[in-house]
Formats: sequence, C-alpha cells, structure tokens
Amino acid sequence: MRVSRYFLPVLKENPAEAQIVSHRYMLRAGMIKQQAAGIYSWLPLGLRVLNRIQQIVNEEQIRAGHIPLLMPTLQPADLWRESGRYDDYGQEMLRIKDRQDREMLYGPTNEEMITDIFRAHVNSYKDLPLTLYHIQWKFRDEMRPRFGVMRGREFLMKDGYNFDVDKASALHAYNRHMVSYLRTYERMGLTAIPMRADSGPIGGDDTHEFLVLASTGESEVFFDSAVTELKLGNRAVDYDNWDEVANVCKEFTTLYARTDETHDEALFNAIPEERRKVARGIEVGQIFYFGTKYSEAMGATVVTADGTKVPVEMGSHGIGVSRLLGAIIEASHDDRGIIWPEGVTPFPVGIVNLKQGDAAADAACEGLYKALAAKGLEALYDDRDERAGAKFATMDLIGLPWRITVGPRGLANGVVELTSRRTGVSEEMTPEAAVARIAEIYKDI
Ligand code: 5CA
Repeated sequence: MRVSRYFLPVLKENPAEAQIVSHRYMLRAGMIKQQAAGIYSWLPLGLRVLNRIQQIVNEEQIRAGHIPLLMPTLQPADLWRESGRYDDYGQEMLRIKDRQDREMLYGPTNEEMITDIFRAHVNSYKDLPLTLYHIQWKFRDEMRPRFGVMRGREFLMKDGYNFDVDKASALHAYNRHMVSYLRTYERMGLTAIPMRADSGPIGGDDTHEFLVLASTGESEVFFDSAVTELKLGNRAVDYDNWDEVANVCKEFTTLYARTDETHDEALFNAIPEERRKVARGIEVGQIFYFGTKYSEAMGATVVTADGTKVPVEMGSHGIGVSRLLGAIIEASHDDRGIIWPEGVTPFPVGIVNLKQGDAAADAACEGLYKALAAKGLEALYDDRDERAGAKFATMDLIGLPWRITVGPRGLANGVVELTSRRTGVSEEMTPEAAVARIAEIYKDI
C-alpha cells in the first residue's frame, strides 16, 4: 500500500476525550472513529489489525477442533424468556421492537441461541463432543463506556460453546479452550494470565479470566510473580489427549493468580513475600463451565450410550477481539506511538523514501516494494512528498515493527537502513539483504 493512495487520517494533536494511551494512539493513528458513545467505525488501519486478530483467533480455534458458524446480532426475546435471562439481564441489554411489534434484542452473548441450534439438530451422544463458535458483534449498553474499544457498547467477541455428554468431557473442553487461548494470546505478543474469577450473569462454578497486566486495566489482580514467567511456546499439544491438555492447564493455574472477586488473603499471604504482587489487568477473555444451566431450561438433551436421555453438558468461552487492540497497545508502546508485535501488525514493514522525486531513491523504493510483495509481504510505502521527519513521526506513531529507510546518500554506497521500532537499532545493508531479513522474520508468523 502506498501512503499517497491510502486513507490514513493521522491526527497531530492529542484528542481531549482519550484518557488512556491505547485510546489516544488509536485515534491519532487513524484506526477508529467514534460514532456514538462506545460505538466506533473501524478505519482502514484499525480494520487491518482487527482482521489479523480474528485470523489468529480462527486459526487457534480450528487447531483445537472447534467449528466456526455465524449467528445473527439480533435475537428474538422469546429465546431469552426460556432461559429466564430476558428479565434478569437488566439495562445492559438493548431491547428493540420490529414493525410487527415483536420483541427483539441485540445479542450481548449467545448461550440461548446456540442451545436452540443444538436442540434442533442433535440428540445423540454419537454426535458429541461438539464445540461451535463464532466471531460476531455484541451490544452491551454499558453504564460507562470508556477507554475507546476497551469498554465499548458495540464490540467484537469470539464466543464458543461446547456440548458434551458428561461432566468429564465438558471439563476437557474447558481445558482445551484454556490451552487454545494461551496460544492465541502468545501469538499476539501478549502475556495473558488465567485467573480464577467470578461467573457473573453467565453463571456456573468453574471460570477463569485471562488478564493482561497493565496499569490502566479495570480489574485489580493478585498473583505470584512466578506466573508471569510461564510460556506455552511452540510445544505441540495434542488437543485430543485429555491428560496432556489437563497438565498444561495445571501448569498455568497452580500458582496463585486471582481477580479481586475471588481473592483469598490467607492463600495470598502464603506466597513468599517478594513474589506477592498486586496489580491491575485487562480482561481479554473468559471461559466458563456451567453444566446444564441452559440445556435443562431449554430442553437440549442427548441420548447416552445406555439409552437414557440427559441434558447436554455445556460451557461458553469468550475472547474480547476488539478489546485486544487496546490491550496490545497498552502492553506495547512508547512515547512516540504504538509498537505492534509482528503477529498482529497492520503491515509487516514500512518503507520511507527520504527524497521523493529522486530517480535513484524512487526506483529503489519501488524495487523493495515489489520484492517484498513477491514474498507475500505487503509493505506500507510512504511515497508522499513530505519532510523525512514527518514521515518518521507517522511511522513511529502507527507502530510498524520494521522500517526500511531509503535515501540518495545510502544508495550511493548501495545500502538502505533497516530499523527496529522496538529497539530503535538501525543497520545498513543492501536492499536485497533487507528483503531477505524481513522475509526471515515473518516466515513463521
Ligand atoms: N458468553 C460468555 C463467553 S462466550 C461471555 O459473554 N463472556 S464475557 O462476558 O466474559 O465476555 C467475553 C470477553 O468479551 C471478555 O473477556 C472481554 O474481553 C470482552 N468484553 C466484554 N465486555 C466488553 C465491552 N464492553 N467492550 C469490549 N470488550 C468486552
């Protein structure tokens, strides 16, 4: 993409309404535009990151054996009357009437609808286990929408629902989600710690939230600092192996890590003092096991191997897809702008032409742009007739992890400059070497 032809409405001034850094940078980098409180348009740069995040979420869900479908945003109120949540959900639910005066709602979550789909089509243990998920917009009429996409009213969520014949199988589904989430967040460059939490309006006994530590986080968290050292890395986990999956979960949930809702002072005080940490975190996902809460209320049953009919065992598992943009920026930025991890960056590399109109510089930039494209890497090429300082400031603000700087002086010696956004370290090399280096960095991403 050439900047001269792109739509990148960068702001020079700090927007007054933004209280936290991620909101400020998302507005300044031209990623989002607010349309109403907690409701945003996704401008091209923001949409690219949102799409990358969705792609990682999809890949990791499919790897875990979970199956994508798509449910609508609008739901009939009657489904929610069956579970009893239509009245319970309160003012957070946006209620709408259609022209026939039928009561509808903009879905804040989909337990009822997925249970309705299940009961219409499945009635035997032979069709289980089954996990269905979608990535869809939700609406919650939050009392205080704030911090940009972090606490929106309309927001994008991945929500998945498992159906199992018994509790043991449902707990394996819970564990499978935990491991797939750990991998998902790590691929986005995040450390998200599973913490024992409270189930709120979703219900159930077993629930973990995934928290990214950040001083601007809305949750108070208590943990053993050793938990932040744990990494899943590239280990190959067999999602069908119950023990293997359970052991990974054990590794990540044995050390003390809880939100304030479930915090236990006595257990906390048993941790060696230097490892006791109280901090703030951003909740980027939550998993729930709730058994037969919805299946019993809504008559979703299966016939087991011995011929008895039982309500199906369920859980639901969410990832805050749009919130993740805010969380990643909170975790990865400096005073000049965003620093995208390679896994989610909107463009893998930026090209800055220091002297637009100089025949050699223009030709070298075009050559780099095409050579990168030939390797499947779409660069953002700043081909505007602007001062170098302004181009650098834009690149720093939008946070591409790598920048190739091309100017007549370097080209006279056959070199361009490759700069890491994170470390600021620059290296001179031939254009071919720069392309090879970028291709190497992104080969497994
Ligand atoms: N049905 C379950 C799981 S599928 C559910 O709704 N869980 S949730 O309420 O915990 O939401 C899942 C994730 O969505 C949260 O962990 C959070 O990351 C994100 N989320 C929740 N509310 C908002 C909001 N107002 N703005 C942005 N993201 C949100």
